[in-house]
Amino acid sequence: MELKNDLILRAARGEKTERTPVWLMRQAGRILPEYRAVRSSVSGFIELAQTPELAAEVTIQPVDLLGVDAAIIFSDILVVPEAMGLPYEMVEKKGPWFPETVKSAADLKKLSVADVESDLGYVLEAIKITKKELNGRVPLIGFAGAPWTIFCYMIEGHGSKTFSNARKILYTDPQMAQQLLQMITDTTITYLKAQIAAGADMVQVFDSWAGILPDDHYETFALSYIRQICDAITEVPITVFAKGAYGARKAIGQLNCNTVGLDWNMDIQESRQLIGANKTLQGNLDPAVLYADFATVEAKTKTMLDTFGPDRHIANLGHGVYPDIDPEKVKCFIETVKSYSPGLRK
Ligand code: 1CP
Repeated sequence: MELKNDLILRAARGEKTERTPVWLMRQAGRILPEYRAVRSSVSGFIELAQTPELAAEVTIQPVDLLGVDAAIIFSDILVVPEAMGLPYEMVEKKGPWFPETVKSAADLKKLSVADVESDLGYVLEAIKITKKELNGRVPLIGFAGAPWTIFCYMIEGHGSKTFSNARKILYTDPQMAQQLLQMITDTTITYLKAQIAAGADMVQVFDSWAGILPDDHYETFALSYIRQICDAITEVPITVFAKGAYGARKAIGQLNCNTVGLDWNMDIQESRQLIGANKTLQGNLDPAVLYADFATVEAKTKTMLDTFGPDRHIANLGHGVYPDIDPEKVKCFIETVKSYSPGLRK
């Protein structure tokens, strides 16, 4: 299937584009009333994610309703621990909760590298249906959590401000940590390759909890595993988004990836210097800007575009869109990128 809009793929590969491509992290679900309508027809997030026709429907909603230049498959990073043997629940308004967590090396025996085709077949099926229904309108992004971020949830069992139990293990049983991180990495590589075989046109690795590690731990317990993933994924462009990994930007610039995501606190010019000219940068409007009035959204988006410049940039927020953002503000952000960025090329 030939893509009618391949802006994001060309930008990721460093080719010239007529305008800057744009999408939003967490664009599927959360903000759209049309999403909430589909969501209320099932028991909850997990049933929605495991019903490929519905997952495909909510994946495509932002393409139809917001006009983004890419779809991202509706799923969650936590399907990986589940496939490895650690099931989770989604508690309404609270988030993920794992009844069992990994507490010691003995618990690793209960886990295994996932059999992706059988344990995550529903995601692959959703990708196939989405690709068919997108019919080449825009590329489809596949994704997974980075091993360190997945490790955080497998140890902690739920969201946390500090993930201190996960960080404790790095000092008390680093060997166990490395073992588990390697199992997650092996699963993630097979999983991303299966997503690509099912039709994903590019993939993104989310290291949402990168920012809580000191630099030496980030290299040992996070980046070394992301490096394995980047080296293994050769089929399509890959994006690494490591939120808060300020001290690791230079090293991230040396990964075998096409695109590096910036959070909204990362200075654009400083990041470009650290990461180098050979990567595409993605981001990084402060997600809270979308609470401002339309004129401010427009002005802040233009400033961001001016600072990144026309080449090697994929416009996005600096993290996921907040659930209570007015979709009209999201449209204003997208429309500003579309109307203003061609002018940067003249
Ligand atoms: O929103 C989308 O675009 C759809 C796909 C998607 C993605 C890319 C979901 C659906 N989750 C994610 C990624 C994800 N999940 C990340 C990485 C990106 C980020 O940092 O935002 C993380 C850390 C999670 C874990 C997770 N899942 C949380 C955070 C928990 C915490 O406090 O640490 C929560 C609340 C979820 C639930 C979830 N995931 C997705 C949806 C639509 C929901 C809400 C569940 C519901 O509808 O009840």
